[in-house]
Order: sequence, then C-alpha cells, then structure tokens
Amino acid sequence: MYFSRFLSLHALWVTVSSVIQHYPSVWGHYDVCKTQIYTDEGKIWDYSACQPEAIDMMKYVKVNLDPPNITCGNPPENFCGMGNPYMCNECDATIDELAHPPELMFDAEGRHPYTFWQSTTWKGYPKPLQVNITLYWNKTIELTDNIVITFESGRPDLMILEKSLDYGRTWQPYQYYATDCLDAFNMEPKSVRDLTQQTVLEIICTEEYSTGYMANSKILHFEIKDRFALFAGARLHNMASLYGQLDTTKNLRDFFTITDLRIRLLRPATGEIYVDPHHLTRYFYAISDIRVVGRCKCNLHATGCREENKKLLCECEHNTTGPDCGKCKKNYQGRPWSAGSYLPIPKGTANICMPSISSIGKCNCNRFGSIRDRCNEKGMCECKQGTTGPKCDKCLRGYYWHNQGCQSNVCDNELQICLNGGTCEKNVRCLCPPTYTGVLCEKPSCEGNSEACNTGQRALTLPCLILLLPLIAPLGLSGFFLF
Ligand SMILES: [Ca+2]
Repeated sequence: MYFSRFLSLHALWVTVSSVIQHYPSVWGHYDVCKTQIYTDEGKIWDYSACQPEAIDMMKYVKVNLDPPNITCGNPPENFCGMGNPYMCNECDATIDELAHPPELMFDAEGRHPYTFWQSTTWKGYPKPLQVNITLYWNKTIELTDNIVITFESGRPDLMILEKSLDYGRTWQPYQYYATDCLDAFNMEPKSVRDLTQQTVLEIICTEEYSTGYMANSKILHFEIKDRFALFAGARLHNMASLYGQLDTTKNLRDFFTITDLRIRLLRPATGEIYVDPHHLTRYFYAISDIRVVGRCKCNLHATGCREENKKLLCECEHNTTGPDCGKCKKNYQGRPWSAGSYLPIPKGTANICMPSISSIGKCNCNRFGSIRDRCNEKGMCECKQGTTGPKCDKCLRGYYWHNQGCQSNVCDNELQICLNGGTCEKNVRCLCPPTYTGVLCEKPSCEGNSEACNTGQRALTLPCLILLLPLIAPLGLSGFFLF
C-alpha cells in the first residue's frame, strides 16, 4: 500500500514537472496576452491580463418592461410639454412615426430629433406611475465605463438603479436618485466625489441628476470611471494600482460586475412640488438612449468573447471552460480552478488549469511509456520508441525500463557486452576494472598504468576484440582473460 502511495506521489510530481516544462512561456507570464505599444523608448511589449476588449454592451442587450403594457400608444393618447401643457403630441403604437417602443432606447442615434421609448402618462394619479426596465445579457459583464441614461422627458424625481449578479434572481441597489434623498429614501445626499478608497463600495443617494425638466440636463450617470479614479488617479493613468486592488479585493471586483441591470422609475419628473391633477398628460417617462460599456467577464482566462446563438461566450484559454471560463476543462483538474490575476508580469499569473493525474490513465496507458496522455480514437495506447504492450508499459529487446520509460540498453548479456572484465549493471552502465574505461570498458585507463596507456600492448582495441570474438566465445570470457 505504501509503495502504491509512493508511486502516486511520484506520478503527481512527474506530471507537475512535465506541465511546468510544457508551459514555460505562460507560467507566471501573459505571453498570450501581450500587445506591442509605442512609447518614448520605442516599441515594447505591453503585457496585460487576458481579458476581452470593452465593447458597447447595448448591442447584445435584451430588455423587459414591467408592467408590460406600460409603453404609450395602445390605446393612442396625447402627451404634453412640461413647460407648456398646451403643446401636445400623440403617441400611437400603430403608426411608426408616432410609436415609442422600447427598442428605441437602444437604436443608433445621430439624428434629430432622437428616437425614444415613452411610457403612458400619469393618468392614474395619485396611484404611483412606476416602471421597471430590466436589461439583461445572460452573461456576466464587467463594467468599464459610466452607465449613461438620456431622458427625453424630464429626469425622474425618484429612481433606483439596481444590479443583479445572478441573472435576476436577487437584486442589489447600485445608486439612488432623488430630488430630495432624505425625504425619499432617508439617505443623506452624496456625490461620487464624496467617496474615498475606503468607501468606494458605499451605495449612495445623489440629487445631482434629478433637477427637473431642463433642456440641458437630460443625462443621468452611474459613475464607474470616478470610482476607478479613486485607485488609478484622475486620468486613470495608474491602472496597475487599480488592478492591484481588483486582484486582492473580491468585493471590488464584484462591485463592477453584473449580469442584469434594473432601472426602477418610481416617480416621473414633476417640475414643481405639487402634481397638477388637471394636466396629468405632462407626467411620463421617456428615454432616448441607454449606454452600457463593458467586457465579458472571463475571469482573465480569455482575450475574446463571441456571440453564439444570440448569447455572448468567452473564448476560453488556459484549459478553462464555461460561459465565464469559470472552471477547468475536463481532464485539466490537476489543481483547483482559479481566476487569472490582473497584474502584468512579473507579478501576475495566468493560473492555467493543469492536466489531471487521472486523465492520463483513462485507457490506463502508462503515462511514461505512451506518447499522449490518453488513448487514441481506437482506444489504443500509442507507445514511445522502445516501449510496447497494450498499456505501453513494457520494453522492447535492447531497451530497459527507466524512471521515465524505456531507454536503450547501454549493456546487456546479448548484444552489448562489457569488455575487459567489466560487468553490466542493470543495463545502464558497465562497471569497469580500474585499468579500463569507456562505455563498454574498451579503453585502457591511463591512471597508474602509463605503460599500457602509452603502448596499448596489454589492451586489445575494440575493433581487434570484435574480430577475435568468434574465436574466443567458446572459451568463455574468463578463459580469454586468463589467456
Ligand atoms: Ca434612441
């Protein structure tokens, strides 16, 4: 039992060693993820963590509105301007020019007037007019830039931005927005500029984006970059510092990670303290654009992310798999899975998944005697040179079993015979008498025997010996040396 335990420990070490040798360029490096950049000192390699590029995530978003019939136009209705309640337009879902469906929050802009989604008006007042807009990707995403929402109505008096990390099963607030934080949410109003490295994870209520209807204040932010700047400096010039924090602080990583976003519109812009019940067509929500920029979360095990069947998937490297490269591939569970690190060389490590010990014996091929770590498609082990047997665990004639498989014999009793009284030790080497040396003890040793060394009289050269062999063989080697 102890022997077999020793064997498995030994096998583990040999496998680990071979893996280290197999991945020299990425062991502790990011060779796969280096790019050439130009600096004052010329062109250099920039090593970075393996992660996909940041992209416009709205290209891949799916949206769900609750309640489902909250979009205006069915039936058609009028809505009027906040500043002038007698300046009205019509929303009609059956006429393209007058319809405001949800997809107009994500279409390409660049034209004026902007296209926008719009809710029904607040005709049910004083019952609250509330809408949940859920954005989801069926993929874990890391935010890399501010979330920006552009309103075509006034910005809401009350709103909560929420996030989910588990595909909408549970939700956490990201930021509260209100014209009066204390009154609405019993929270002191704060700005992202009040945050520090120590309080970066704090969920705040801000009054910055709820100032009512003004032509120049349509936009609402959730500030990702300001939070990054707490670690990377105002112009984000020291990303290494941010990455160092992300590497060691899971909560910080999770803070910028989402699977879903939920915009909870709780009270439309009213523009004044009291809602005018005679002009309820002035109160509604309208959003022309939502901007979410981020990258697929691949746990630093992929540089690519592709869309397949309308789903984003990491193109996993480092022997990892799963939508987020969140586990080791089959047969690569030689050690527990771990995310790569953000830091570039020399501190970073890719945390590659290593081959499993068990994977090597799937057909029970001998791990040292077989070429591959598993059998071929016919279920056969493929043996290395000098190795044979169904499991590649036996040596051909002329080979001996060494720690690492079969190696050709140095000496044996049949083909390669130690000469001049030398004896063959385990087919590995000839043990020569003091007066001879060489692989087969075929050369006279010069040490303490200068005469023989000089004249070579007492030593038979190898070619000579080979010629004499047929004659002396019947006498036996001992008889020959007596002669
Ligand atoms: Ca639009």
